[in-house]
Amino acid sequence: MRRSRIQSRASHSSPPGLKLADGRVIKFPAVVGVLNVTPDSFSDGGKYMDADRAVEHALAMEAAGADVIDVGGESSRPVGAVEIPTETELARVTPVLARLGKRLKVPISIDTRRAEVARLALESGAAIINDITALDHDREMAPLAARTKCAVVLMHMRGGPANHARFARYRDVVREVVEYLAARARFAAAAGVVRSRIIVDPGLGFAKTAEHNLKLLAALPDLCALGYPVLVGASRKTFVARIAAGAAGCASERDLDFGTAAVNALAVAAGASLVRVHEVGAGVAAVRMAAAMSGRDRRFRRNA
Ligand code: PMM
Repeated sequence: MRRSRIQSRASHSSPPGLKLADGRVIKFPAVVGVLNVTPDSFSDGGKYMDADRAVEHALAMEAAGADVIDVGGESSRPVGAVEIPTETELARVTPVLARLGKRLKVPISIDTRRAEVARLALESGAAIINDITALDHDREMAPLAARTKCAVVLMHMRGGPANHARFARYRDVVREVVEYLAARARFAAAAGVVRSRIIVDPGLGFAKTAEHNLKLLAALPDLCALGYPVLVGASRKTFVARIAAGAAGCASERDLDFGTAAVNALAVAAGASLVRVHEVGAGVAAVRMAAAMSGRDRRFRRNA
């Protein structure tokens, strides 16, 4: 039987997984559970400042099917994020990482743009650096990633975590984001980062309007064509709130998570390899359905 368009597109162009330096494999499509240890992150700020609560939440996300836990100590909300010193970021994430390292089976990624934070996280057992500046903020980041052979997420944004909303102007958002990520991946590989451990991310909501985000989501196959696994971080972002709430105008948590699940299912069908989510249960269900329908889950390939 011939494959449908949706099946052939996603199953041919996306890698099956990523092998970490310690031999563990993240099978794609994968769900990345968000653990923000911040007082002011957009959707979960203040919830997991207590290290015990943070660890409990990470374990619950793992039990719900998360393939990676992404720990972050610096907020990057579109408006009003506060720049914090490295010591504050470290004081937030290190107690959590110290406890998680021994208890989590799934890999940990550290969401930071600072090499000092990343280095200590990797020493505590993290395996992935998730850098929203694509290794551009801290010149020590690329050598650190190369030396440790960790995986890296290279995300597109403009401006800094506290002011990116002001930079949402493009001639051709898709071309500019794809070219930027291609250039950052070349930079990372030239610095010695293991090529097979590079992940790229269009950075939804970072210096992007709702329309920019929608254009980038529609162009995911172009991003996948770069040859790196693509991570999509739509979870509970403002454009999801705005669209999912409809005319009512005020999105409930359910609107946000259902809207996010819809984005994630379509993103996986279009070739995305990882989705970053706050509500892991919904993320896992969406990703499983999309993987089955798009032929990326071999068990459900119609012509297997
Ligand atoms: N979004 C946020 C933080 N870190 N990292 C990557 N790679 N991609 C994202 O889209 C991303 C990120 C902001 O969202 P949050 O404050 O809800 O964590």
